[in-house]
Amino acid sequence: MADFETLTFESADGIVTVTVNRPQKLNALNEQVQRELWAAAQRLGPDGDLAGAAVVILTGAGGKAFVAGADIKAMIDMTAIQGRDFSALGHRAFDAIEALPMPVIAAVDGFALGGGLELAMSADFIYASQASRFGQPEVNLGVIPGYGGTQRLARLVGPAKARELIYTGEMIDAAEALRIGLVAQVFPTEGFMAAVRERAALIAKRGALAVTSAKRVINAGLDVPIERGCEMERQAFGLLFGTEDRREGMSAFLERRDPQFKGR
Ligand code: DAK
Repeated sequence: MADFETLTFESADGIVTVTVNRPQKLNALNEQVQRELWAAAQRLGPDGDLAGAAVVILTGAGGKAFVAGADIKAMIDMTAIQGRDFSALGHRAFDAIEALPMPVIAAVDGFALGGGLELAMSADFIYASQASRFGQPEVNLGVIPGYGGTQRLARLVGPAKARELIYTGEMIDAAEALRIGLVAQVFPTEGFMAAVRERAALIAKRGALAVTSAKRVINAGLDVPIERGCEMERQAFGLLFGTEDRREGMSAFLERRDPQFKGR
């Protein structure tokens, strides 16, 4: 297993928490963090040592930022080719996170800016503390979002709102982020991570085969015509009838008890 210097891992009850741990730089994404995020996705992927996780929580250390963006100091002297390669590194890591089979929750407590918001958007959804701030401030630096922000933000909140956020570079608070559908829920800052873990535990209790199947179909369907997406849904739905979990879930309902899913 690779050694990690900028990420920490914590595993309990089927929930793996991955924390970007560079709090003195507000967890800004330098090359090392991006490489380690990619390596983290390998640990959580089908062949990794953490493949058994039911849910992943992705967060940032220090209580002030999730991630305050790509590391501006690391980018200042980059040539065009280096800039392209730096962006490709992030894309590779974020795509690998998005493609993980299990749900990934981005737990944002503080700033999620630029590459930080793009990282959060590569998760399945975002939970925010009341103290959080979101934005794509790249135009202030003479660039545009470089890790898929132009695409993922527009899909999440609609093209008009995405344009406004990206063209102005302004920050919005958690309440506004909730209102526009950028975050799934906002929790009080006090006890935020406990609230996120509680939600993660709820998902972890569900049938993992059904949850991962839903994730696959939702993601695969986002960029195809709806008829093809619905066909994928039918196939996945049918396949679940071959699982023990499906029989257990339906039997438990009829027997008025809680289901005990085994992921088989
Ligand atoms: N990069 C590097 N260091 C950062 C940083 C960042 N993005 N954000 C904060 N820091 C560092 C600060 O420099 C400071 O370090 P020291 O001076 O103490 O050594 C430390 O973190 C604490 O930050 P502040 O002192 O600034 O803290 P404040 O509370 O006063 O302000 C803030 C917090 C989040 C409002 C402020 O730090 C801020 O505005 N940060 C920058 C936010 C930002 O603009 N983020 C977007 C970055 S651009 C591309 C590839 C990628 C991208 C684009 C193109 N290609 C290659 C094409 C993506 C770009 C971005 O993400």
